[in-house]
Amino acid sequence: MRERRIGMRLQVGPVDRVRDMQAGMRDRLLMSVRYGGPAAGVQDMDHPFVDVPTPVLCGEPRLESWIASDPVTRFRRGDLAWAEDGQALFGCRSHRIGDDMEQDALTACRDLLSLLDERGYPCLQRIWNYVPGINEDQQGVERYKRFNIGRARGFEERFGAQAERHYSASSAVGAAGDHLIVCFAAAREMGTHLENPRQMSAYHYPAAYGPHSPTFARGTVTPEAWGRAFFLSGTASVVGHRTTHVGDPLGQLDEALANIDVMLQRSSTAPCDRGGRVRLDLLKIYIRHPGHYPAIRDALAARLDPSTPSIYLLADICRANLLLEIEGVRL
Ligand code: 3EB
Repeated sequence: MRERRIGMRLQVGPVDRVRDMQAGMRDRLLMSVRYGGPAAGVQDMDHPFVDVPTPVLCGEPRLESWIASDPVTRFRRGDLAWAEDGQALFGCRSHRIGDDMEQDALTACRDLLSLLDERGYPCLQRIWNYVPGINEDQQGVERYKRFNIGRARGFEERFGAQAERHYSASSAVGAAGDHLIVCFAAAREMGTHLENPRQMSAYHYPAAYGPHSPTFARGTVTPEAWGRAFFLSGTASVVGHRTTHVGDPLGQLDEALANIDVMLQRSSTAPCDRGGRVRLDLLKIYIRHPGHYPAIRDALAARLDPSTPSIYLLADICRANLLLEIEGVRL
């Protein structure tokens, strides 16, 4: 009989409600991320747990938990926590930043990629970056640009000329506090990293966006053994390499959704319900200005299957003229 792999699950919602749902399955928890709580970093818990102190716009703090189909093995090493289930590795790292974001990003990327190598899960599927003061200058260069230089060096150190093949789905948004927080998911086999023909590959962006381009793919379909989940990268109002609808949040929302439509089609995960609305297992919407939240929420509600769990977060976006960014997961 062929082995059938039941995929992993994702639970999302207000913290207490998700905790209640988890009774009896705590030994299967791969990772939890709490949004809107204290700036407390990686917590001492029975499983990898990190606080992302990004304010929640849609109410009380939210919990996002990844649950395997069988009991998992957990590890903790300094500011790194991770869990493995034999096919997937989930983890988080939270590290106080110094005065050089390039160095901070390099160390984060190096730690993470060498851990994946050491544990035998060398294939990155998704990385979530929370970067303090992402749009602030540091010695005359925006922190996000310095972050990109360090991250690119980390990939080059590990993969050399092959680095581009390993860029996975990603997001990089601002965060409160003074810790660079990185959450990640990896597999034993390569995922399929996807690009969007409406957008220039970020790793080919012209030098105007910084001395080293961002090193990520627009989306990643995980390998068969994982059950072919789809990770949608942070998706914004970028066409080609340019920001469109500058100053217009609803225009940016439409453009981001047009980019998302293309990615859902390319990932060939049944993308929409019968009304042509987006259905995913998680959608996270980062909004720069709290005043834009009600209009964005209402406009998105019309385009979203109501069964899609969503979290609205207040965060700076990596380009100063981007007002929102949307990421998603389809299991
Ligand atoms: C963009 O399209 C918007 O630096 O990892 C989206 C997703 C963006 C990921 C990253 C940045 C990142 O360029 C920004």
